[in-house]
Amino acid sequence: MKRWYKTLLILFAALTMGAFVYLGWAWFSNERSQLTDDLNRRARIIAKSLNRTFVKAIKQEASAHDIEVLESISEQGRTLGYFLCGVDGTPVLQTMIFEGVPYCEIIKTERGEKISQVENFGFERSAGSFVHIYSTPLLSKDKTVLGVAGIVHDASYIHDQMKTAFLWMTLSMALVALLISAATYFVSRLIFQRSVNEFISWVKEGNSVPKSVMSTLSLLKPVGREFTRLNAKLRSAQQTAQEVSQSKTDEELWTPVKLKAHVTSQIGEKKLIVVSNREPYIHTKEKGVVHVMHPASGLVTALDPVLKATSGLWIAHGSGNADQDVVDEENKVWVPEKAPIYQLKRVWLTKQEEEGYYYSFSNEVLWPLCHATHERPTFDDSAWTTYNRVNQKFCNCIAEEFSKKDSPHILIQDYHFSVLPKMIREKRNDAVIGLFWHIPWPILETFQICPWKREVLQGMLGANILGFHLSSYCNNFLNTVNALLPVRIDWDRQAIIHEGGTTYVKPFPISVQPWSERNLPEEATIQADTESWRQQLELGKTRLVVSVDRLDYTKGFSERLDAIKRFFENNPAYCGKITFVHLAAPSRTHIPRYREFDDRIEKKVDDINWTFGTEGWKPILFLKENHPPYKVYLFLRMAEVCLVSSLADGMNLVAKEFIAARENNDGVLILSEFAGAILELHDALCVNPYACQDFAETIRIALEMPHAQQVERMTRLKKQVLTNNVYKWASDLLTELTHPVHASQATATKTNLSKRS
Ligand code: ADQ
Repeated sequence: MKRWYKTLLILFAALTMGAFVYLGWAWFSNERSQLTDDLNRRARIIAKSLNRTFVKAIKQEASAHDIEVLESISEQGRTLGYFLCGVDGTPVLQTMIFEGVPYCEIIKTERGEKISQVENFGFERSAGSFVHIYSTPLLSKDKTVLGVAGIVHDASYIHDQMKTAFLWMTLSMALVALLISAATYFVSRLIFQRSVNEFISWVKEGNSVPKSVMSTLSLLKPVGREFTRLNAKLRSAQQTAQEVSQSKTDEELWTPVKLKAHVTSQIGEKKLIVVSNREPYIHTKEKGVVHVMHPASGLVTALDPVLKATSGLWIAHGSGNADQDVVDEENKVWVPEKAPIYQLKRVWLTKQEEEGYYYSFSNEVLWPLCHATHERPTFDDSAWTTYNRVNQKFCNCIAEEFSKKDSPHILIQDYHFSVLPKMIREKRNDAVIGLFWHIPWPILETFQICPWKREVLQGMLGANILGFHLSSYCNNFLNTVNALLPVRIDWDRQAIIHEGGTTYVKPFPISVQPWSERNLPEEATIQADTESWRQQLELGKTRLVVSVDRLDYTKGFSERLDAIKRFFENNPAYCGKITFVHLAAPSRTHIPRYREFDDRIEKKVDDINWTFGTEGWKPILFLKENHPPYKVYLFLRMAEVCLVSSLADGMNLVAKEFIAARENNDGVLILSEFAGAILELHDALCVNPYACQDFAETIRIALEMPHAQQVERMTRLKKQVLTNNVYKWASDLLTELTHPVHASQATATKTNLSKRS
């Protein structure tokens, strides 16, 4: 039953009861005042009819007959008798049966010290009975007050009638209340029973309890929540067991199934919390219809199976325009929608917070600082303040999830959260925290210009484990910390011993997911789509060189275009025969530096196309868009050469995606010596993107490499990438995070804490 229905029902019951009480009371009062009016009227008539006799009597002029007349009114129906008082309140005469009853005193005390000179009515309890007393002044002919005459009636019948009426009213009210309560109870019970039945049917079907059902059952909410959680865990365990039993893959190859099994064995019952800026599922609304988007990113690809295996919790910035519509009161939503296994908790940011934390401090300070591409960081105090505030917001959101029993395991992603580990540590000293830094770590001389360098480092040292892609980034970090903070470095174990504990700094080179797992169509469809794209883009028979990157100055767009220009200058015979396809994703366009960069690159492309292009051929196809993964795959397959020209790059996934897409084991990868991937991909042609002439020459060498040599190199590259795929990365990282050394630190901290308390 909807909550407003319940409220309405209770309100209706209360109103009906209220109405009954009001009506009963109104009737009761009306009845009483009618009976009183009757008595008043009767007393007034008697007093008027005897007025002359009363005057005589008060003047002591009454005859025996007059006294007899006066006496005759007593015992007439309910009239008990009369009394006469002087102006000073002294009794003058009264009905004989009233002997000893001080009526003059009664009316005096009840209605003022002096005898009232106006007409009066009232009830009294006198001589054991309930009486009605009417008193009226007696006037002489010249209107002077001679005294007061009073008529006394027996009023006990009013009292008795009122008592009986009150009894009946109370009884009927109780009956009505009983009926209304019984009706409310039965209706509620009926509706509650229906909801419970619905709930049980959901339980029987083994699904999570939907929001609509939960909202009708506020009493069962905790049960429903617990059931949904247990069910997700069960489903995750079932799925893992099933997948493991069905998997027949190479023992050495890391797959989502192997990762799941591994993670389950490592993490056991512990709750894993992953924190990132970008969310793995984004809800968007178009024309009133809500869609779920699964953003294509290495990080999401790697961590989604981990969360599925552990039925953990992912906390991220809720950025979709329908994100708020689908979450529960704790800002959580179960994902994936069709078979919910883990929860995504969303953190809401204001525009101003997004501006300061994401665009300004993360991408205008830490990004240029860590990439060292000669782009000056923009230091801004207020951005630093907002960055801290947003990190604290995430921290509070994480803290809501802490259980008293277990040490939480938290895996934080990237440079958006450099100060978060320390904040979490301050709230929960026994937490096991990992922070993976997806971008390079620069040398000390570069990093130390940051005005908040020590705060950033101290923030990061709140983690037990810090992960970078390469050993060189780890060493840069250790050197930076060694120079700027009072710590001791254990170089053999790559550990920093500081006042808060020990932080291990280790390399975990990230990689990609095999394309075969990304719902690709049949080979025939792929061939047809390839042909269709060639026609659509009027590529004719030209050979393709592909580049895929976000439009970011670190990716070496400008240097790559210079090299392409030089290539055509040096090798005019290739004009008309080669097309350079750039799949360029617009990125951070809110930042002026990025907007200016976009303009510069587009102008440069135009310039080359103008200089070398012909009627039916464009040297560069600049396809500025966030293309769907399948389209990226098609172009990586269609091309003979892939160009990666980063000026600085933590790893670069595109290089690995190109290798993974080479179905025929051919093609050539030209890879910048400044991309982290170069350390693993020895068979790529290595270039310095700043060395224009060499770069142009390398393009020529790649295009002219004999097929056999291409296959030889690509086979080795493919083995490297497929063996060390994204699942291996996640597994290594989680193995480290769940290593007993961190857990024992946490236990020690917990013991110390409990001893202290
Ligand atoms: P990025 O700087 O984003 O990542 P990269 O590693 O190349 O760089 O990953 C980009 C991803 O976006 C790839 O999966 C690629 O296919 C996709 N992509 C790029 N352009 C696209 C387009 N136009 N359309 C569609 N998809 C596109 C950061 C670090 C890297 C590090 C990764 C992972 O800067 O060094 O490798 O994180 O840790």
